[in-house]
Amino acid sequence: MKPSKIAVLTGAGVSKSSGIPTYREGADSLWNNYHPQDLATPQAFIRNPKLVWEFYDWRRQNMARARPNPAHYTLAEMEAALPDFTLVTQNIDGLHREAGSKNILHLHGDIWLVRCTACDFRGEDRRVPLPERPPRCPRCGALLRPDIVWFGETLDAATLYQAEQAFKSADIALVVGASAVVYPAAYLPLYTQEHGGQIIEFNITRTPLSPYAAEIILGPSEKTLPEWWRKFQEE
Ligand code: BJW
Ligand code: ZN
Repeated sequence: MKPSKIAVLTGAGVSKSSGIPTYREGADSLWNNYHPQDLATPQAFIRNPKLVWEFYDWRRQNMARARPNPAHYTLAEMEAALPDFTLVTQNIDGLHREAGSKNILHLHGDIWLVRCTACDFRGEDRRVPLPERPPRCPRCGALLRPDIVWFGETLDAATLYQAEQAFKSADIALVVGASAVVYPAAYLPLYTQEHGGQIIEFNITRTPLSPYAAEIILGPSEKTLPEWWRKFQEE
């Protein structure tokens, strides 16, 4: 196996066959059925925290039932096998962790974490369904919010910095099941290309990143990624 630095960016497509709807693609996708400005912005939460929590409680119930698929397991295998490997995900579902990935940069947060809107409480909450909506801070009683990144909010600076460094130094950037329309995540693979590396895209369709990709592997990533990894190991 040739030595390579690999950085991976995953998006909702990687979890689709696990039963989690994507955001933008297909009739059952989230933002085709709900308005993100009503549910996934800080303004929406201030306006109607109960509505926002009902939306997230419903999604937590769906995500709690989901199990990783072969693409998640392949990424965990790659991490164990490769000396220089970074997994960056936009997904909040926790399926990479469940598949065995150890070091995961969660760009958009984690649906299983909550944080207080008033004090510095932050913790895991796996209760499904939630006994009260909106849930309250166990320390101070103020509203809890999901520890995720809504539109208009900044990503955690340290997480983003680590992701940028990984993509800048990678020989290969794998982009798996991401529509590449949400920033700053969509820029990351371009850093690899700017620094002389190659982008390989795994998606069922082309994206705005496709013109920059050295290779586009069309098809469901739960099939194409394990196949690609098998070939990569044989080379
Ligand atoms: C398969 C498959 C299979 C299906 N196999 N593939 C620069 C330019 C323009 C706008 C901006 C910019 N910089 C910032 C912005 C604003 C904004 C933004 O990007 N807007 C664009 C949409 C226009 N960004 C932000 O607000 C970010 N914050 C920020 O930049 O702060 C600084 C700032 C503040 C204020 C102003 C300006 C700057 C934060 C973004 C947070 C995104 N949050 C969400 C919600 C998380 C919580 C929740 O889940 O409710 O994150 S939105 C949603 O989109 C979610 C996802 O992580 C993210 C990306 O979606 P993803 O994963 O790509 O999913 P889909 O559905 O879009 O695509 C699925 C793909 O899979 C498709 O391509 C399918 O074909 C494919 N697929 N089945 C392989 N089996
Ligand atoms: Zn609190």
